[in-house]
Amino acid sequence: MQDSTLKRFGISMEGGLLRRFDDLVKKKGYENRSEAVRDLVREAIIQQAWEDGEQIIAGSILLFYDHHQRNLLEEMTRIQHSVHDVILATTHFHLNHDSCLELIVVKGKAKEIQELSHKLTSLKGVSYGNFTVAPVEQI
Ligand code: NI
Repeated sequence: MQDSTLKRFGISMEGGLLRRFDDLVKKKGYENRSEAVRDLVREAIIQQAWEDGEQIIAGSILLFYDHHQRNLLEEMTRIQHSVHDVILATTHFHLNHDSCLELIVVKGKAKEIQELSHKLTSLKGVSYGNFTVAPVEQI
């Protein structure tokens, strides 16, 4: 998969869509359309690998929550221990009297991480959850 020679191909799209795409290219600061398309394709491939679930990925789960929420801390700890082999590190920040921010760094099969992320972010008391991911193998 490491053929890095550049190949050209043509893309057809509706004028309106192309105008919006050009706006996006400008806003995101891409040098040209090709660069933007390459990024979109990489993103789509990562997304697909993610959905297939078998690829080894690394990433972080960010959780923002109220630690006063009944049973939340116990539940978060229980869930994390159940998949301890995919958790590389956890860092906890006490943001103010009520709110906590927790950063969990993970590595494992995409489907395991996806399941973990979903379980944690859907807990009652978690007001914000964000997940970032990168494939461990180069795309
Ligand atoms: Ni805290």
